[in-house]
Amino acid sequence: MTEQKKIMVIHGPNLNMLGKREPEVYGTATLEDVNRMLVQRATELDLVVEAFQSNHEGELVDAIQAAVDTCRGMIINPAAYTHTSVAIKDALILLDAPVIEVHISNVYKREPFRHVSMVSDVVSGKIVGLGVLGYKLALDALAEMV
Ligand code: CA2
Repeated sequence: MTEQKKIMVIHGPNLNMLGKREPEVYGTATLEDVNRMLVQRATELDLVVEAFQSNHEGELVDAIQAAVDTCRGMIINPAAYTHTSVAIKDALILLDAPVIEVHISNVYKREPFRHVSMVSDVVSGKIVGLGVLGYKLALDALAEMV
């Protein structure tokens, strides 16, 4: 039996609040709903998904580093750290595998500070503004890429 390809999904700060606050911006699905949907879609695509969420920048860096030797692709929503984190950008550079940046909201329709991404120039692609559907589309894209 061939080993299944692992896709790491990294969720940044406050995304544990998905579905519990600000549904007008982020929708009603919870983070658990998103992860469940990704695990299910991964099965259909003959992939394995592992999801990780943290509110702490260093823990996110640790998770990305840990994925370097184990995952074949990554989906990341660095949330607020998108706009500030050189540490997350530097960790993503370590990955040889394709990385898709996902944002639930259309950051370009929001405040100017959200238009800046520290990571966009080191990822393979980016999906914004499609709600949590963006995660599924990112997984489908990775299935083609890995
Ligand atoms: O649109 C996105 O996915 C963001 O990455 C979400 C971040 C925000 O800082 C980025 O600019 C865009 C915020 C995540 C916070 O998630 C919450 C979800 C529900 C309730 C409160 C926060």
